[in-house]
Amino acid sequence: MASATDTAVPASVFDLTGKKIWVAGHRGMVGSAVVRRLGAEPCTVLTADRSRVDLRRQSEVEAWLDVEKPDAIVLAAAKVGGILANSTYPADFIYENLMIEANIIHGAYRAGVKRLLFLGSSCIYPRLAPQPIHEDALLTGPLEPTNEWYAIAKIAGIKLCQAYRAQYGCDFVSAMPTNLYGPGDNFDLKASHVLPALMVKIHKAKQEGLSSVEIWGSGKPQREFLHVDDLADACVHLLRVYAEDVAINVGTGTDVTIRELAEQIAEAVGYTGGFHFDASKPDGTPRKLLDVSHLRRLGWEARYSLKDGIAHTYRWFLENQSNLRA
Ligand code: GFB
Repeated sequence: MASATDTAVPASVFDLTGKKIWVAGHRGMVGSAVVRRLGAEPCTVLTADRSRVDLRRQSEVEAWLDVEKPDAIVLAAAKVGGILANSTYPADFIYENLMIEANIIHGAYRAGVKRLLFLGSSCIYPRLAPQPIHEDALLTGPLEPTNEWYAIAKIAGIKLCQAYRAQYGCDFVSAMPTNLYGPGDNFDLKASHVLPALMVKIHKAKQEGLSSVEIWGSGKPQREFLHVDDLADACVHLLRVYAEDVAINVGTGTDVTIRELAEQIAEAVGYTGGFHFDASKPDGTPRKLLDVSHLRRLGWEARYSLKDGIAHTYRWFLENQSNLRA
């Protein structure tokens, strides 16, 4: 935890007042949370539906930017998924993410956009990076094979921001969130991340009176989980104050094993059965805990505990489950 003496909130480098901010990817879990959070700021939020702008098409992105002329962009658009989706659709994950990033970052430069915040993922770091993972660990070792395609695309996004800053002086920055969850998450078991997947499985097991729930892998990998509303708050903070080259980590600073996560979800759901582990499914990276000291020095910390975040997300799931693919 940062102490009062080592935390010095920097002066704002970008005032949001009166600015037009394009949230690219506003229908996703992250983008929709950023739109909600920016609603509390004195700025105008721009969004573009897929029917109007296909972010994989350069001409459509450039035409949109020419017309709308945003002052800033939060680049939350991405093809995302859990461990199975990542390893099943490597071409989609690398191609779509590279295209979206290249089109928006180059388009932002071309249109004279003043600020851009690119969002990546903690899977950009080497599989066996020292824990907690400091920003310096980038490109110091081999990636986790189950998500290397997505990770390579996200590393390219960081490098695009750094290249346009170096060559053209664009004030484009990157933030690397840890594993995210919350309202608007994907609850489809074939594509989802672990937290929503276990929420669906445990909820169904309770309803059907099952004595055990299947968990992929060994249950031993450790993951750090950040509520998406905390990420959105961090994005607004970084938009205001962060103007450095380094892709900054965004997380809570604590992690749990997958088994512990399942136990916490079971408690929230009120499920009293057990768990069994499917060793035929991959564990992925053994541990992915971010070093968030840089962000703390900038005066930001996550507010949701995992317990409160799971409870909040489960309430959202119960209210919205009839509209979800699960
Ligand atoms: O969340 P998750 O899919 O992705 O899986 P990663 C985390 C851990 O939970 C793995 C285990 O060890 C899974 O085997 N797990 C247990 C499950 N049961 C389940 C289940 O029912 N569904 C899922 N999905 N997992 C992703 C990357 O890695 O993290 C992405 O693939 C991205 O690129 C994302 O970076 C944040 O944390 O392993």
